[in-house]
Amino acid sequence: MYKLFYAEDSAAMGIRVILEELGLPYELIPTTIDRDKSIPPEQLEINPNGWVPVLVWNQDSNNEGSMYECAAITVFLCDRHSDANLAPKADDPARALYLQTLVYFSNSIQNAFQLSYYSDRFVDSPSDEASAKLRGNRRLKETWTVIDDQIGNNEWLLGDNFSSADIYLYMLTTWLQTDLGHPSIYEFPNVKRIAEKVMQRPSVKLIYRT
Ligand SMILES: N[C@@H](CCC(=O)N[C@@H](CS)C(=O)NCC(=O)O)C(=O)O
Repeated sequence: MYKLFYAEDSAAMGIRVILEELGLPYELIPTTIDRDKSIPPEQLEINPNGWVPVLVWNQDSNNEGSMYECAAITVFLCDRHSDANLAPKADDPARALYLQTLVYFSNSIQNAFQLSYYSDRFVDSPSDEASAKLRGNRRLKETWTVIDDQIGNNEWLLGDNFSSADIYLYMLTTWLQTDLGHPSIYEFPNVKRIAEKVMQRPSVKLIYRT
């Protein structure tokens, strides 16, 4: 049984889709991404940053394991339950691209979203916030373009086979908001094509209510 600290609209949604796709039993522990509300102390004990997702599982009858960081949790779960084929195995030629893309999502695209959504964390003075936001929005365009070009004519992110990287991609697209100055998904037609296919999966329909 897995436990997932969970908030709507957060990166925990992608991990929940993966748990559904893997057919695993899990329990959601409600939390928040609103800094004006209080975060469960058990979550902060595992992740002092206060972010989700945070995953907990039974290591053995006496011990629980726990971790945070969305890309790391994605790799961990898909390797642990490898029969579901949601990730290329260690000797698969697609493994390098899988790891590269997940880390790029996490440290470049998510970072650009953070600049836009949490610009106050990146500046010393409130007067610089607007500039950080603008840079974040331009960075979103730059980083999504890299991924769109990487996909090219591929059926899925990694080529012929669907993987958890496609789920991660879908989750990231749900955070694009043109009214905040973000680029439109229409500027990334290959990303859009894959996101639309991912959206058809029952797990995604269930969790994102699409
Ligand atoms: N690098 C972390 C970032 C996670 C993250 O930024 N989570 C957001 C929700 S998508 C969050 O918890 N935000 C609340 C906050 O930063 O205060 C990861 O990939 O897991």
